[in-house]
Amino acid sequence: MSTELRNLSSCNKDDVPSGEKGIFGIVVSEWNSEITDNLLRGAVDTLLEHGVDDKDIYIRHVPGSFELPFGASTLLEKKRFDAIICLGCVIQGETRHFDFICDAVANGIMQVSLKEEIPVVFGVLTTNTLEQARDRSGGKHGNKGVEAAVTALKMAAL
Ligand code: DLZ
Repeated sequence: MSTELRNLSSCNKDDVPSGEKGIFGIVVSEWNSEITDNLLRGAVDTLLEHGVDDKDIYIRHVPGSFELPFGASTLLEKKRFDAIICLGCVIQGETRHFDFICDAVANGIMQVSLKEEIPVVFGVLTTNTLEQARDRSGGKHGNKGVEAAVTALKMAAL
């Protein structure tokens, strides 16, 4: 993931496999949509840049990050995908809600991935502040949507 020392959004394009003929799903959370809209744009632009046809990108919205694993599961019932990208943004509040959502989403995504034997990418920002989320959704620390799409392309090529 992007940190102040590592920003995958600026990776070498030649190191990313082509997505030509690949079929990709994107599940995106509506919660914190100011951020997730930018993640979605970054992911879609990156897939297109690497040869994925726009008709081979299937986008599904879910209410919040907690619903991302279920959204990925239902998408997988419809079609054979090369990879699914889950995009969300969970911002720390005053209660422990943050921890429960982050744990559930991370575990849920991993479970779907292993059960369905398909790469399901964790493109969820988990930040302390809105500012940190802005920095990682097209700001000074890149765009986690771009990183997630690069990961999906790499995993699809395995
Ligand atoms: C309820 C909730 C809260 C407090 N915060 C976030 C958040 O920061 N990011 C996010 O994606 N979703 C949040 N949600 C909504 C939950 O993900 C979920 O949609 C609801 O708990 C309903 O299951």
